[in-house]
Amino acid sequence: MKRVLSGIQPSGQLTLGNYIGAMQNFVKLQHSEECFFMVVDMHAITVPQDPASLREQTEAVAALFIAAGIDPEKANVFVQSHVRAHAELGWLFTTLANMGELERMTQFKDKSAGKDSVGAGLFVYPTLMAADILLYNADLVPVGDDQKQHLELTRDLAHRYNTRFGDYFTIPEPYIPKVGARVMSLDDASKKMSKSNPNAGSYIALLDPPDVIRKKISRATTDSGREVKYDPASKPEISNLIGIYAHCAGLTVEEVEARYEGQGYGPFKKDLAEQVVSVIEPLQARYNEIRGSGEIHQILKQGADRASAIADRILAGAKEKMGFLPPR
Ligand code: AQP
Repeated sequence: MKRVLSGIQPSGQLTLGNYIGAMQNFVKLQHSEECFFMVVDMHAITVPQDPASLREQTEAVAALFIAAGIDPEKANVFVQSHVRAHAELGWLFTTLANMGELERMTQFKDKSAGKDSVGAGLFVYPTLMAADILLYNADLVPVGDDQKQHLELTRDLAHRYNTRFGDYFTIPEPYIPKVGARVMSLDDASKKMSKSNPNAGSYIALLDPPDVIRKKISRATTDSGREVKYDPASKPEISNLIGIYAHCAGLTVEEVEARYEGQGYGPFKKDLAEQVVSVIEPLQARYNEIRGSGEIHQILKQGADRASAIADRILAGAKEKMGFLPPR
């Protein structure tokens, strides 16, 4: 059995991109592997968050994990800040990282572009992510394509630690979906769908009411022409929509193309909206039940207790190897 770890930031409403790129794999992996799924609130504060919204979004993301099908008896679901070892190991890895390698991270470049003042937390985000993963000696990390570079850095940092202080950390592998690894924005297929995009029309939120989803899809940008053809290089907008359709309907992109041959964008977009709604509606019903029951707090406590037991032990061993004097 492999150990699996991943997280999602409570930095806004979770999107269909988070669901397809990450959460669906969380649900799949829980049946065969030992899983740890976190709401990474300490990552979310690398850009300013309103305290009340952060609290609400943290609970909402945890409830969405369960609504999407994560069984808290099979997988450990917890909030990152409830396990203190993350912050501590994060600092240790910050001291192992170089400025140059952090400056090369595309997420840092994207999120800091055009800003007069950029938070230091955004810069060291990848060292905290490395700590999140290595703290459990995770073997596999299910993420969307956008996180591949951070995971590569995690592997480098683990290797660096092991070389300097002796073998200790497992070198983790990414686990990226073959279809849907990068769901793009509805208003611009050159950008990934992102929950912190200020234009709400650019993403489908998992908690958007069905009519809002229909409206957003009908307004989604399409390429010139009218042929429903999957060709990301010359028809990026429609190819993104075909990818979403294929994922929601459980079809291949070729099957989607064949279904809409000669029909144009109109009927395709109308059906796409219904496909997305059919995935999201049952998820929303479960979400409302979970929020109503208040059970999420007990689930998160149990998850944090189990996670802390492992994390504290691994952190103590890592500190000892680095030469920290153990408390007596
Ligand atoms: N558009 C996407 N397509 C496929 N996978 C995606 N993921 C995010 N967007 C897409 C995957 O979702 C997981 C959680 O991501 P995160 O919340 O930790 O941060 P992120 O990758 O930066 O996602 P967002 O939605 O863009 O958040 P903000 O806007 O706050 O930065 C990851 O596995 C990610 O790959």
